[in-house]
Amino acid sequence: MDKQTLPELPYDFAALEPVISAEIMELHYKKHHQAYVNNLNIALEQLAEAEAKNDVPKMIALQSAIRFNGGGHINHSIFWKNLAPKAKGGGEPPRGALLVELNKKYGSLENFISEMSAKTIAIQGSGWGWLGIHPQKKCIKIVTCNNQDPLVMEGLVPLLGIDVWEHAYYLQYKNVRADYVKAIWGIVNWKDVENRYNKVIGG
Ligand code: MN3
Repeated sequence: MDKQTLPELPYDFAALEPVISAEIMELHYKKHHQAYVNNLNIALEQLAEAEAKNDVPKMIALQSAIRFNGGGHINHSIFWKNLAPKAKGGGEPPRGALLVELNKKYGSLENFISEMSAKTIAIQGSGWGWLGIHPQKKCIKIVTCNNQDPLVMEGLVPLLGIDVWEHAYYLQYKNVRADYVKAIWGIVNWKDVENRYNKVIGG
């Protein structure tokens, strides 16, 4: 079985400044994301062993480690691509079919941003705010997930995620999660979000 690996970061650690500091980016990517990858690989190896021995209780016991670390790996892999330096189009509003859909559902892009921000800021403890899409009904939805639960647990395909674990902002924004969430819209890579949306709509 191939090991899971840390995906390449599509920009430098300092590229998202001033919205996200280089120090946060380096720790977040090299320490936090790497730890999810490492621990996922350990859990998957143990799962393969348990499967080889037909040890069902062990397989079940491993599920929470797989969900947490696998979710962490999936979520961060999307998160890095959901962001872009301002010079590379970060924060440039969406166009086309996704914008039409956001306008239809939320009235305007601004309304969508304020609704997703409010729900994301309100998460108790660690988690993620997401814009997702139902793969069959094709409807978009704002959802929040606790810890590292991936959006697939809600039956949705992730389009845009905002990480509100303290490790994502505390070194720069301290306890003021709302300022971080407000600022992050300035570096959202809407092109990436649109590509994800178009893939579901077209498929
Ligand atoms: Mn994180």
